[in-house]
Amino acid sequence: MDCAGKPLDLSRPEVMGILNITPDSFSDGGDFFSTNRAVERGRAMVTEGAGIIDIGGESSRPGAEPVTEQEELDRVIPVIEQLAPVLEVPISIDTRKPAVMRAAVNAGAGMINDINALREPGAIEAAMKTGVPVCLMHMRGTPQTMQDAPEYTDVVEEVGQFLQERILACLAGGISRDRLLLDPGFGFGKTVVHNLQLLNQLHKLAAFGYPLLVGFSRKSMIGAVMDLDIDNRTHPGIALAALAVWQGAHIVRSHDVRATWQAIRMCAAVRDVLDNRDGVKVR
Ligand code: PT1
Repeated sequence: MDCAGKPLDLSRPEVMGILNITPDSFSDGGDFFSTNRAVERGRAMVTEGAGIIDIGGESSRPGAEPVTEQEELDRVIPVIEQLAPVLEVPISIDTRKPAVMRAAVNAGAGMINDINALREPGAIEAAMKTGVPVCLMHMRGTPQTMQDAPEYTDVVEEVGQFLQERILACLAGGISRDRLLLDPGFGFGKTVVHNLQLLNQLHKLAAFGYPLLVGFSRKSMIGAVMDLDIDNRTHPGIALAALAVWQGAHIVRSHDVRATWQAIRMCAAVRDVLDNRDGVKVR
């Protein structure tokens, strides 16, 4: 994929390193010191193996409060401006807002990661005009409401149906097929069982033929199964990443870049061994 001039090679699985620019993550978001710390963290994640860095200024954890457009811009744009020229890998902008999409790509971002799958009014047109790839994610409800007793008859079927509808909306809005990625949205309006069912059957979504992005890192589904608090979810999260890559996922969004990268490249070597007739070379 061409991410605003920076290539993203998805012939092998990649880690998307998470760079949250929220007051709790980098003290005050926006000031000189927090911008510098965020830039350093972005560079460090590339050293650890990240193939793309995902920058977000609005939390989407269950119950998180929305952020104004100006606040979101103030948080993410300075970091993108400083990081884009010094990173060899692309930056994605994790946002639902059309104005943030436009400003982020102008500042050097090479992908749009929208947990709302471009459903905000004006988002399809804004994304189309940027020319960069777009990840369409499934979410039932909003981060404020999404965990209020979500129900599905067949979660895999319904998530697949939603993503197909969003693909059609994007194609109708002038975004070409080869710019789209899909994400089932683990933790976004799903019970623990729904999340496990989606991962169990992830190969069905991979069969749509679009690059698949997944994110489990530190999420409550791990806490629920394993009874672990948020600071102790790394290892089970890596197991989930491995299961996703085994079924065809292309990008794993994670805080734990080095461990996730090692696990998924090892998985890909096993998965692809029959195609690899001239010896194993993972790096
Ligand atoms: C994701 C994702 C994302 N996740 C994409 N973007 C978050 N494409 C932010 C919990 O249950 O999976 N894919 N951007 C983070 N969101 C959550 C959701 C964090 C649920 C935590 C939980 O703990």
